[in-house]
Amino acid sequence: MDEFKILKIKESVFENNDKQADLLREDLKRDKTFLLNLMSSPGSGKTTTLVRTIEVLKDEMRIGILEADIDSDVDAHAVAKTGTKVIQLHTGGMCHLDADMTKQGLLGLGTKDIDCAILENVGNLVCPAEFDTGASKNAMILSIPEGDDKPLKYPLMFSIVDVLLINKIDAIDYFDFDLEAVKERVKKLNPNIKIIPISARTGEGIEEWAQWLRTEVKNWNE
Ligand SMILES: Nc1nc2c(ncn2[C@@H]2O[C@H](COP(=O)(O)OP(=O)(O)O)[C@@H](O)[C@H]2O)c(=O)[nH]1
Ligand SMILES: [Mg+2]
Repeated sequence: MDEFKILKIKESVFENNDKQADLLREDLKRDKTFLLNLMSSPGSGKTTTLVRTIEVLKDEMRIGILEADIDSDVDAHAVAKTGTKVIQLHTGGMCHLDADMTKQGLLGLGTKDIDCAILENVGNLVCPAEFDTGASKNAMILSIPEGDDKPLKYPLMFSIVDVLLINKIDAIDYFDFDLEAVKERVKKLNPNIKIIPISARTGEGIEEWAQWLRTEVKNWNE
């Protein structure tokens, strides 16, 4: 007999979170609210892309934004300027949002009048990939200046998302970024992923991205 018990705490944290996430997804489905979890490194363009997306879709659907950050409210101010309903969530040092925190955020935002809620997760490519937030779909942004090796370094993130936006495509001539190599690396990890090159600055690719989102929101809320 073993001298002592070994508890796999991390596994039980994940199991519990997965259950909460499934329950949240059921609630969202019932309430006809689509939830997108948007992840990326800091500075890859989440907030800029959100503001662009709101500009394109705000007259077609009721959008609500959850801004998660360790301790600032810069992004909520940027989104509030568009007139969209937004809530700032402070994680108090936590590097990701789990399903329970997301649920609290949605309660704080109020989703009765929201067709499409978007969560700007905390900026990093590690922890957010490990926690199911209960979102209907997961998206990530990789920006050109970050380099084309990121799918090799952070494979989990690239393998769990439904759509990858390759942002700052306007700057591709200034960086050593092999777009085709990235597509190949990502497809190897995640054959069903949708990849859309965009520029949140110039608007390139934003219509294709908006169309992806339109279709997903419609399918969810039917
Ligand atoms: N050149 C270029 N800069 C961008 C683009 N999207 C965002 N940026 C800039 O990148 C910086 C970080 O963007 P932000 O949206 O705050 O990134 P976040 O930290 O992921 O939310 C800002 O200075 C943006 O103006 C883009 O498509 N092209
Ligand atoms: Mg931001």
